[in-house]
Amino acid sequence: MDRVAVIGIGKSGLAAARWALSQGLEVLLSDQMPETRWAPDVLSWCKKNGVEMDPGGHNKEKILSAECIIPSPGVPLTIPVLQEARKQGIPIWGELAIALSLWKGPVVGVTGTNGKTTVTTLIGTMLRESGIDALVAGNIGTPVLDRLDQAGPDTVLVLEVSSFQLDLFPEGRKKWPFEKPPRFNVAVLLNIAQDHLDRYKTFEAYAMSKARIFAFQEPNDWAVIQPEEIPLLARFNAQPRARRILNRPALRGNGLLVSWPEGGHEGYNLSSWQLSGRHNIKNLYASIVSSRLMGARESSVQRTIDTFKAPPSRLEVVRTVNGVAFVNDSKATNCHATLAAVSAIKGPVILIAGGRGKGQDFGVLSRLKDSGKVIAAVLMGEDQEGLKKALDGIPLFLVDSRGNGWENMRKAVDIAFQQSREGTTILLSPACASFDLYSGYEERAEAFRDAVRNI
Ligand code: UMA
Repeated sequence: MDRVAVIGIGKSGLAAARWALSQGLEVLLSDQMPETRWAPDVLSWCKKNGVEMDPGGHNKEKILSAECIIPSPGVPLTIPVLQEARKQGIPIWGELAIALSLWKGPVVGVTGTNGKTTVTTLIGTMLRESGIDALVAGNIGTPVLDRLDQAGPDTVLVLEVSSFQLDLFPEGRKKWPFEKPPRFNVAVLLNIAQDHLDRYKTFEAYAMSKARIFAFQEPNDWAVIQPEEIPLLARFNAQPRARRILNRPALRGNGLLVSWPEGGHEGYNLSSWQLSGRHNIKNLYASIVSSRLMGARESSVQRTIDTFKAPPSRLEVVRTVNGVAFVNDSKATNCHATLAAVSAIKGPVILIAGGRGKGQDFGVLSRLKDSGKVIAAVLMGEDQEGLKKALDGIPLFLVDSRGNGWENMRKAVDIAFQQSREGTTILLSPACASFDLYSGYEERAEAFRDAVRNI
C-alpha cells in the first residue's frame, strides 16, 4: 500500500494521517470545511510533511485514487465519494480498526447506547488499582493510533466503541493488509435503545451495527450482554460466538453478588457506591466482570466501588438552592438516557429537555407522565414538537429555539426555578443532541452550570 486518503480533520482523522505518514505512506487529507476553517497548526503540519490537502468538499478523483480510505467516524458512509469507493471495491477502514490490528496486548471493547463512558472509565480504574497497565481510549476521546508506541505487550486496551466506529471495521478478511484482524478479547454490549436515527435508516440498522462488536471475537473470548438484548441479537443472527456472561446483577441489601458462568460467586459492598440509579448497577456489574476477566483483584474492585465518582455531566449535582437541587445530565442525548436519569432521582423533578432529536421517536417519554414524578418540563432547542406530544399532560414551558444557547439555558433554568419548591430536583437531561445550540454536550453542560451559578 502506497497511498491513503483520510477524511476528516478532527481527532480521529489527524491520528490516522499521522500514523500513515509514520509508515512512509503518501497521505491525502480531505475535509468538507474550506481551507480558511482548517486550524493553522494543521495547515502548517500538512505543508511541512508533504500531506496533500483537499479542503472544501471531497474531491472524488483524488480520493478514489487512494488504495485505502480512512474516514473519520463522524463521516456518514452515504456521502457520494464513499458510495463510489464501495462500488469500486476500494477498502474503507476506520482508525480504530487499523489500530486494533496493530495492538499487541489484550483488548476490552465497550459498546451500547448509554453508559459506555462510565463503564470504560470504571474498568480502566479497576485495572489500574490492581497494578495492571491499562490504556483507556476510543470514542471516549483518545484515538488509539496515537498511542501505539506508548503501550507494552501486556497493556490492556480498554475501549469505548461507537457504532460509527464499528461501521468502519473490515467486512471480510480477504483484503486486510495487517498481521491480524481486529479482535475484542472481552466485548461488552450494555444496551441498545433508539439513537442516531438521523444516520441509520432504521433502529434495526443501528442495532446491527452495535452487534458487530461480537463479529470480532474468537470462541474463547468473552461477551458480556444483558439478557434483555438476546432476542434482538437472535433476530439479526448476531449472537456472540464467544463465551457469554449475562449482565444480571443480584442485589442483597447493600451487597452485589457476581455469578460466574462456571459456578463461582463473589460479593461486593455497595454502601459507599456514589452513582445513583438501577442503570448504574448494571454498568457496575459489566465493569466488575470485565475487569476481573482481565485480572483485576477483588480488593481493588472494591476500592474502586468505594471511591469512584461519575464522569461529569452524568447526574452531576451542580448546586442546591433553597432545597432545590440542580442536576446536570447533559450527556443524556437520547430518550432512554433521560428515562434512566429521572428514575434515578428521588422526589419531584422539573425536567429541562430538547435539542436535536436525531430522528428518534419521543413517544417513550410519555412514561414520564404516567410516573407522576415529573411535575413540569421546560423545552428548549430545535425539536420541540415531538417532545410536546410525548409530554402532553405535564405542565410545559417553552424557550424560543432561536438565539444564543447560553441565554436560552439561562431562561430555561430561571423558568424551572420559578416553578420549583423545596425538595424539587431541576434536571437537565435533554434526550437530544446539543449541536443545534452548542458545540457539544460539554458546552451545554457549562451553559447549565453558568445559569445555575447565576440563580
Ligand atoms: N467531515 C467531513 N465530511 C463529512 C462529515 C464530517 O469532512 O461528511 C469532517 C468535519 O468537517 C470535521 C471532521 O470530519 O472536520 C470531524 O470528524 P468526527 O466527527 O469523526 O470527529 P473526531 O474529532 O474525529 O471525533 C471522532 C468521534 N466523533 C464522532 O464519532 C462523531 C469522537 O466521538 C471520538 O471521541 C474521536 O473520534 C476519537 O476516537 C465523539 C462522539 O460524539 C465523542 N461520538 C458519538 C457518540 O458518542 O454518540 C458516536
